[in-house]
Amino acid sequence: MRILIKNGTVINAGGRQQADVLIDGDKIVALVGRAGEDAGVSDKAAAALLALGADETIDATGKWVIPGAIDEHTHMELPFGGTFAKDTFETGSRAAAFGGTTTIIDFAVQSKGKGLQEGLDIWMAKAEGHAVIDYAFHMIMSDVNGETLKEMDRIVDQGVSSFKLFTAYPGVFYSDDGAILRALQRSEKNGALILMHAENGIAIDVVVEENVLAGNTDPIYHGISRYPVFEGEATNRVIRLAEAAGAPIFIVHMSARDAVEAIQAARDRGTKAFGETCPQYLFLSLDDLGNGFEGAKFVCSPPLRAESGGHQEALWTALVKNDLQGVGTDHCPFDFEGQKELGRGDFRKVPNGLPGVEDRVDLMHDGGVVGGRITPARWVEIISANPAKIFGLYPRKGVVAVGADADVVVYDPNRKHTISAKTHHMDVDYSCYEGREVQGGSDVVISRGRIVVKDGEFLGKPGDGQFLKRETAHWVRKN
Ligand code: DUC
Ligand code: ZN
Ligand code: ZN
Repeated sequence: MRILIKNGTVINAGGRQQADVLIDGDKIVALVGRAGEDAGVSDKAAAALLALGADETIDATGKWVIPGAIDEHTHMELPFGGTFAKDTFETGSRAAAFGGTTTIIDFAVQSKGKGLQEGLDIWMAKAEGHAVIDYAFHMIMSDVNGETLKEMDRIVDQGVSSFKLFTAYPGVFYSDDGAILRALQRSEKNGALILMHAENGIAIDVVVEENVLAGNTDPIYHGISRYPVFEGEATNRVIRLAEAAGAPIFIVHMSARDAVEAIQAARDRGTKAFGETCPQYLFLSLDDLGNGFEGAKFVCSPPLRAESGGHQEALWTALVKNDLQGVGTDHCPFDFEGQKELGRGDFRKVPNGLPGVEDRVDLMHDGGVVGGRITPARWVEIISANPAKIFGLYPRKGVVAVGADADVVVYDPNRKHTISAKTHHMDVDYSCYEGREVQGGSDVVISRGRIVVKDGEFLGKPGDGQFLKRETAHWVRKN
């Protein structure tokens, strides 16, 4: 199948160019500059390819042609608090595609007492034959010991080159400082990247207990108990451990100004510390956790932060200045009815997580580009190029260029739509952004040369998504 995308503006992290894009099979085979622009390939060779014709021509006049977005942080079917995140790899990846995302990196989970390989095999089986777009895995390490440290190397060899550890959730995912240091030391040898959920879970539990004893059991106390300073402290601590190990580190889902300050200070002193935030921390706040039990819809960890704390502005500034490199969703959806409701009368029992995989690209376009904070090129860098580089997928993914996978989105930067659970494709009964109008939308979404979404219609097929073996974290070691 040959697809020609004509008359569009190609936007990559490096800038924009007026060029037509030719796809043959699963690869981009030519970029042909218009209006005298050099598209970076021999126009003669490209013209020869164009002369062969295309099976389908897409007119992208007035539209942007961008690399398919990469959501570096999702949790399909994650077991949590006695239930499972509702989206499967099929429903979640389909929703991702509607939102312009053509690759997800999900978290396989090592259960306590079990091996890493066993956890990875379970997640492979969940995804294989079901995902409609390409997928890769990080590995959650719940037990760091002699055996699992050795196993890390074998997991890296299979293309799973990042491991998430937690300073939160004592008794479940929690690792102490020694375990974190050991994993960082091992990563320095095997080329993996350690990802950290950095909140001081031991301190949080003290405040949680105080609130429960005082009868403060509404969802808002989930947010109130998890102080920003607990995130700042844990972020600084794990970065210092990375410095001791001489290893790079990546802090996931950063929400607090305190944590941003820690990563900025580390980068200023030359540490290879990287990080992401999530749309919920840029667009929502602690106020959303109010309103009685309705607030359960917004329970996630780290929590949404108070408007007054300057957290959102600190996160945006860090994105602009590249102290943060990415925005993942931490997509982990639970229905309000029957799942979030498990925590009625006790916020500790509300499953943690929000839906978002479908909305990230548009929210970041609307709040970032339309909002005047970032350029279109920086938007592409945040939603696609940087995750590809940091997580070992570049230049196969993350760029519209000859030789790259044909993951391409024709994006309308002017089309407005209103986000709603009535129209979204995620398998969850509410939206955190219900009624919010956003500017920008994906008209055509192409995943490895197959049109999976066109003008609101799903044309993909479960099982077409492939597992992506990722390289080790060489990019973060050099940058
Ligand atoms: N935070 C969440 O909100 N959900 C899943 C895991 C996590 O760390
Ligand atoms: Zn986490
Ligand atoms: Zn997560």
